[in-house]
Amino acid sequence: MSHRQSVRPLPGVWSDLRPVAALPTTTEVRGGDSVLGRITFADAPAAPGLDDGTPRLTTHMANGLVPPVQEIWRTDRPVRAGADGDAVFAEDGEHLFYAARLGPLPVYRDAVRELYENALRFTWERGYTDLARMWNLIGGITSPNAEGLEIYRDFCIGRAEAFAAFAEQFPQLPAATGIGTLSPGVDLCFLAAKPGRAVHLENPRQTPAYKYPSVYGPKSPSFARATFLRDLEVPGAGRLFVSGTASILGDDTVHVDDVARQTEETLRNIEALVGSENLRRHGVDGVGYDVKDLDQVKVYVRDAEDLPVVRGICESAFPQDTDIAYFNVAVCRPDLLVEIEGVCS
Ligand code: 3EB
Repeated sequence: MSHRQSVRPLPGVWSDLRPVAALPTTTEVRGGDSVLGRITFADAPAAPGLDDGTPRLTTHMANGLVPPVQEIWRTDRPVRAGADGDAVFAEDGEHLFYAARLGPLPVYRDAVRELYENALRFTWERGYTDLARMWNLIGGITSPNAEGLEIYRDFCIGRAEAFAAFAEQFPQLPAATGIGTLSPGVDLCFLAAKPGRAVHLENPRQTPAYKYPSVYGPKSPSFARATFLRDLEVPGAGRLFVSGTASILGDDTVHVDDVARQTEETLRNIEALVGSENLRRHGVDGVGYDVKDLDQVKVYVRDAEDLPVVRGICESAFPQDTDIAYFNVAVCRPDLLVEIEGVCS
């Protein structure tokens, strides 16, 4: 398997997404790089921890059909890591990586609010004012909690309450993913940056998620469709973090029961999101991407039998050297069969 090197030359913060077996060692660090954090998509859940001095989030997303993969977030600056209660973090003075986990709970709302409030307080107090990218990995995402409320909706209440409590500090929501895992509990990790770096984007084809009507849950999901993180040194340059994107037009799921068409609609949504016109609309001039520029791609497929079809479409949509990982996990609406995310740079 070959991998694109195009992610590296632009400094800042970037990641590799590789099968665990393809990594020479779990501590691989190339000359001059520092590891800000690792995410292991493993065959069992585990508490986050400091591993060789750097944070590791472990989430249960590998099964017999998809092998474990590891994402390593790197920077070109020296990193300092530590613990914040049960959470772990690392910072390089410009970027922060933070990871935490909630074990299984009958109802998640209050614990999610507390987890998020602690994380946002920590982030703000260290001067990382610009949230760049968040991952919410939720076991049993479309299953009911102990009160009969869908766990994703339960989760969204706690998250929305935390963002409401920090509305002054973080008035705008960042790019995010909200996706299923294969074990109960919630894994959270995110990247944030020092002031003046992030521009949050919506998708002209989709209703902003925070404005979804209440038919999708008591509190709307708190995320933007993408976040552009301006480069520190090169004016006009940056990286675009693309949120988990699905076959949603306006606020409606489209192509119910048709995984091929859902995948194609998702790719059209990404195309509209990352193009120069949409970036310009959000004040980012002279930058524009294509679906083919998406890298560190994660493709989440609900039903195992759909993996070959989705894989086929993605293999023609993305260049051969794209870092791409497939996961067999539930998406946050029962009628969504596929979701895709990645990074353009
Ligand atoms: C959607 O567009 C699909 O709750 O953080 C995508 C990205 C989705 C992030 C989240 C949910 C989240 O509504 C689901």
